[in-house]
Amino acid sequence: MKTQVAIIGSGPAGLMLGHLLRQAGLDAVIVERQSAAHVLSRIRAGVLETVTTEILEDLDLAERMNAEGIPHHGFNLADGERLIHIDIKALTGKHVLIYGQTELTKDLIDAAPKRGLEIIWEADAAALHDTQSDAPFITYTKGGVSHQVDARFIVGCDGFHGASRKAMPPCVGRQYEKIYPFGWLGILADVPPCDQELIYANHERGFSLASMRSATRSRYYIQVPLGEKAEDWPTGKLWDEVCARLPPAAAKKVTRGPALEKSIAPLRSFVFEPMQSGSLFLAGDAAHIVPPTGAKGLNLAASDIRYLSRAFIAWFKKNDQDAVARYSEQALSRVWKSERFSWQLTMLMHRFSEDSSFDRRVQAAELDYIASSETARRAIAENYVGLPL
Ligand code: RFL
Ligand code: PHB
Repeated sequence: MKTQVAIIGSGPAGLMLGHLLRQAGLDAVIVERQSAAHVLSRIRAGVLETVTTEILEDLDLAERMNAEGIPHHGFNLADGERLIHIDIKALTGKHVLIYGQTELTKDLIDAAPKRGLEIIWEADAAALHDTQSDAPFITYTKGGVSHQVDARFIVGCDGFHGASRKAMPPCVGRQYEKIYPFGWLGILADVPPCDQELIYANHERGFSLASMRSATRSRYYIQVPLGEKAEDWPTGKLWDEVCARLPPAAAKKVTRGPALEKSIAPLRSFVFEPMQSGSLFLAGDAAHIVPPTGAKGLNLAASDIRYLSRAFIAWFKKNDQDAVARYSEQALSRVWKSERFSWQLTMLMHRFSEDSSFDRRVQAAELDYIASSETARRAIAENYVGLPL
């Protein structure tokens, strides 16, 4: 098979890129290791910035998102019993949209056949070849049969554990990493949310987050030490812990229910530089990871794809090579600002077992400063809604 852009991975990054290229009349093929059902069963992000919603709008695939998504004009930071409201609408004039990554992925997958975007599901052992030449190719096996996709460019949208980053020539890359000593245990349940807005709570028992997917579906997270397993947390015990950590007014309004999904995600900050070498490009989680505290991961994948799709369209349609050459530098500039914000919010809102009493007092002072300073709240709001492209 021959195409212009071969994409590895059918998460949000690969799907958005494939659709934007097809819309411009370019050929693209996606090679995905999992089945469509598996990809659609993963519960992940819930907060979309304008950079992400605008891609769906531009693709004319925003109908369900606009009907079912919930605009949020603010969110809350809790410090024990105190609630600090971040009025993102008043501070920035913008908002974020509550719409699950699962739903966005579904909209993109459902539209693929009629837009001529081929997705090869259950493709095993994807391997990248000749990535430093003008004729790179991917090989994979499906049902025991070997296949090859020849392309002008390969884009690794295969997430943190994918094959693409490992295919970068060893001499070109540098990675930056920070591992946090805890994970987030999440529960999804068909119960109404405890508040109209999200609450990120710093509590002496550890961080918790009250989030939602809709007026009838809630998502809660609690900070747990590394090494704990979701099975160690019977649902009743998890609800007790969520309620113990949220401010009392919100805790009283928590409705408990059976878990539709329960899982633990480790927290990590990670950047691989550069995001391009020869004919191989990285986008989304394949190149960078942020801890979920800032709700940035999916939105960063969207900004990478905005830059990269524009660059490929300029290359193929106008023979303009500049944007492709600038992609890595352009994307990394936004990536590092989101890394900084996600790290800052993570450090502010979590409890660290090795914290000295001094560290904890500094954390409390910072929350106090945010509560008293509109300037501090505006800086948080500006980053939360997403910095300009
Ligand atoms: P994905 O979604 O991981 O997709 C990668 C795809 O590549 C496939 N793959 C391969 N295919 C072929 N061959 C191989 N060798 C392959 N290896 C892997 C995989 O099967 C998969 O389909 O990466 P992508 O597209 O870059 O998207 C990134 C986002 O998924 C991620 O950043 C967000 O989910 C992060 N995130 C959040 N982001 C936000 O913007 N807002 C949020 O509110 C938010 N909340 C979250 C989150 C992530 C979380 N977890 C579970 C880590 C909450 C959580 C709990
Ligand atoms: C979620 O609803 O899954 C969610 C919301 C906000 C975050 C992270 C996750 O910062």
